[in-house]
Amino acid sequence: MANGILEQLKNGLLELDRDSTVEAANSIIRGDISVSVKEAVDAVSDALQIVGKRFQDGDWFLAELVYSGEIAKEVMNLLSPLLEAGATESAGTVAVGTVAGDLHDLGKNIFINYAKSAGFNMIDLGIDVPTQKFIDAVREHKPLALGMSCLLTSTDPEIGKVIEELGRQNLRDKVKVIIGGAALTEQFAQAAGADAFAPDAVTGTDIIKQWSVA
Ligand code: B1M
Repeated sequence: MANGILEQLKNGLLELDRDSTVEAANSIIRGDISVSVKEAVDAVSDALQIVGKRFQDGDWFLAELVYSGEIAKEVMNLLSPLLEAGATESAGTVAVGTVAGDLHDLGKNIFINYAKSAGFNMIDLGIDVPTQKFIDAVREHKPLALGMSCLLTSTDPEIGKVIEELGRQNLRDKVKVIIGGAALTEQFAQAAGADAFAPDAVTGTDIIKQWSVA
C-alpha cells in the first residue's frame, strides 16, 4: 500500500497527471497511508531525475519539462513545509538563494525546509538572485552561512562571482559558503572557493549543523 501511493506520486508526475499526483500527496499528508513526508519528497525528486533524462534525450520537450515542473512545485509546496518539525531554539541564520539567471527552486526549497526543521532561521532570497543581493543579505542578516543553489552549467560562474565579491567587500571571513544543485560538484566547490558542497538537502543540513556548533 505504501509503495502504491509512492508509485502514484511518481507515475502521476511522469504521466503529467496533475490530479493523480496531488491526490497522492494529499493522501500522504492526511496520513491515510503510512508513508513519511521524506519518502514522498524523495519519490518526487526521483521522478524529476527521470524527467531530466527524458528532456536531455529529446523524448520530452520544453512544454513537458515546464508542466512537470509546475506539478512538482505544487506537490512540493504541499509536502515540504511538513518537514518542519517543532524546532525550538534557533541554531543560527542561513541566507539561501538560486544564482542569477537560474529559475530552478525546488531543491533550494527542500534544503530550506530541512534546515528549518533542524532549527535554523532560513532567509529565502528567491531565484535569479544577483550578486549584490547575496552580499546585502550577508551585511544585513550576518548569517552563519550563505547558500547558493545552481542547476545550470551556464550559470555556475555566478557562484565564483559572489565569493569574489564577498572577498572584495571584506566579508568572506565573516560567513561560510555552502553550495548545492545538480550542476555542481565537490571539485567545483573547491575551485570556486566555497566552504562546502552539499549533494542533497540532508547533507547540507548536516554541514550547517556542524558549523553552528563549531
Ligand atoms: Co530545467 N534543467 N531548465 N527546468 N530542469 C535541468 C536542471 C536539466 C539538468 C535538464 C536536462 O537537460 N537534463 C537542464 C540543465 C542542463 C545543464 O545546465 N547542464 C535544464 C535546462 C536545460 C533548463 C532550461 C534551460 C530549459 C530551456 O528553457 N530550454 C530552463 C532554464 C530556465 C532558467 O533557469 N533560466 C529550464 C527550466 C526548468 C523549469 C522551469 C521548467 C523547471 C524548474 C521548476 C522549478 O524549479 N520551479 C525545470 C526542471 C523541473 C528541471 C529538472 C527536470 C528537475 C530539477 C529539480 O527540481 N530536481 C532538471 C533535471 C535534473 O535535475 N536532473 C532540469 C529535483 C530537486 C529536488 O533536485 O534541485 O538537484 P535539485 O536539489 C537537490 C540537491 O541538488 C540539493 O538538495 C536538493 C534535494 O536533495 N540542493 C542543495 C539543491 N540546491 C541546494 C542548495 C544547498 C544545498 C543543497 O545549499 C545552498
